[in-house]
Amino acid sequence: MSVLRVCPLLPSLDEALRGHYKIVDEPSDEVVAAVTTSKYGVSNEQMDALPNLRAIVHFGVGYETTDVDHARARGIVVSNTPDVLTDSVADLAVGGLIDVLRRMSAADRFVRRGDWAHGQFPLAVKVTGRRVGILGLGRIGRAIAHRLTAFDCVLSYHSRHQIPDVPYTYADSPAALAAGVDVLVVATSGGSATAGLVSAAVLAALGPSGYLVNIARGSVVDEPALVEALRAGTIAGAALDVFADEPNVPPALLDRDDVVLLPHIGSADTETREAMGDLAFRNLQQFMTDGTLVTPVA
Ligand code: 8YV
Repeated sequence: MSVLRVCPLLPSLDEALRGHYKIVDEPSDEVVAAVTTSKYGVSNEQMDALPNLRAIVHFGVGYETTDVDHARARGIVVSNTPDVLTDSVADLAVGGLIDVLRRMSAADRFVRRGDWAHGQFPLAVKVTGRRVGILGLGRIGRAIAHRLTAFDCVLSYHSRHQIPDVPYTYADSPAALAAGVDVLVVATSGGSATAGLVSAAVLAALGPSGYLVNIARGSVVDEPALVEALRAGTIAGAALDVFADEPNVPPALLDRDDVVLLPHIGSADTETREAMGDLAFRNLQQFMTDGTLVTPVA
């Protein structure tokens, strides 16, 4: 019985795996479990090449890179690492929001360039009290909303369904949400169900004084439409931690001071990544013990 390492893993997770199991990098009849990340998942071709595969363990909360229906049909169980990264992703979303409205990264570049000696940095936009719309009020969306209540933000959201126990205003479409806010924060899952949800029409509804924050997946936003909206000034700015084709960032964004560009670092702090590695390992361990998972995907 061996475990397939689909892609490079967090060193401490890799070490734990090697300490307990026979780890292989090539498919074979011996493989009963595969460990992967949100970025790579396990393709249908890989599943089909592993006749005895029974578990796929993801390092990361997202698992849109694995076809869960295909896995289920083959009798393969699938886990991810929810909850342990919620706080850090929400922290980064709020950081990005503050950065793009108050223009902190742009101001940092201004100082480094020596421009301060020649005049004042232009005035920015106040954060406290802003109207913020959360697209996707799952665990991470709720954690973002919770943080923003401390900034007296007026919160609304759109999700597939209205959620009974939340104090925020429900909008019945992404465009309706965008039309009523100053900042639209994308916190949905990825995959085909949310692809292109933030369309040109949604960006138009956000309007010339509206900002977009995306810590979810690049696929949720029509990226060419976003680039065009920024160029044309039909939205005011964006803070982006995720892109359609990572690590490739649209070149047109690189020299724009109204855009904060981050290299998909939502969960990238040591404590969070270690907690994700630990949870991924515990999923594998429990599967190897009794065939069940600690955090199976829904
Ligand atoms: C990545 C993420 O997983 O959890 C997710 O869905 O997007 C990130 O935490 C991380 O880069 C590890 O692949």
